[in-house]
Amino acid sequence: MATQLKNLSDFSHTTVPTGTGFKFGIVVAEWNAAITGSLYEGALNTLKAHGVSDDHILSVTVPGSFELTVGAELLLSKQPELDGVICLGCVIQGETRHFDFICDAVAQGLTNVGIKHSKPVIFGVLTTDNQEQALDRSGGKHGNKGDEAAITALKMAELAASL
Ligand code: DLZ
Repeated sequence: MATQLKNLSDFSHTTVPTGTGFKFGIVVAEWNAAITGSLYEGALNTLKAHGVSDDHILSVTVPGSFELTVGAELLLSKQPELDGVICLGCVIQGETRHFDFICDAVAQGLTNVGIKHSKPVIFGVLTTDNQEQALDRSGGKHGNKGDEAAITALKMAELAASL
């Protein structure tokens, strides 16, 4: 039972665990589909590169980022064998306060779903000022946040399995 952590300086790049045997859901928002499609490609390829088999990945779409919460809830309640869910969306700041409402609701909603099921529910949602910032983070100069979401899912699923 006793486990000791290593030095804090070792934590920044812990190895990514193998995904063999794990099952993941991916929920993708259709709004800003060119961006969320790239996030999805990154997440999917990263899961597979770390050993998650095709038939252990269940992908669904929802209309917009606001619906990611119910999408994740539906997956975890109807497919309880899933080890976690990766939620991918892109909310771009507009002229109204819509942005704030959607971002706040999704962040809180996904947190609640994860706590309810005691499973990782990953916030892979870009919240940007404009399209360029979103492109930079979905396979552009700042990498692909879909990859990062998948790595986070693998690490958290491994943590859950280890306890
Ligand atoms: C309505 C809306 C707006 C204005 N902007 C975005 C956005 O940038 N990204 C996104 O994923 N979804 C957006 N939506 C749609 C909402 O997420 C949601 O689908 C609708 O409000 C219906 O609940």
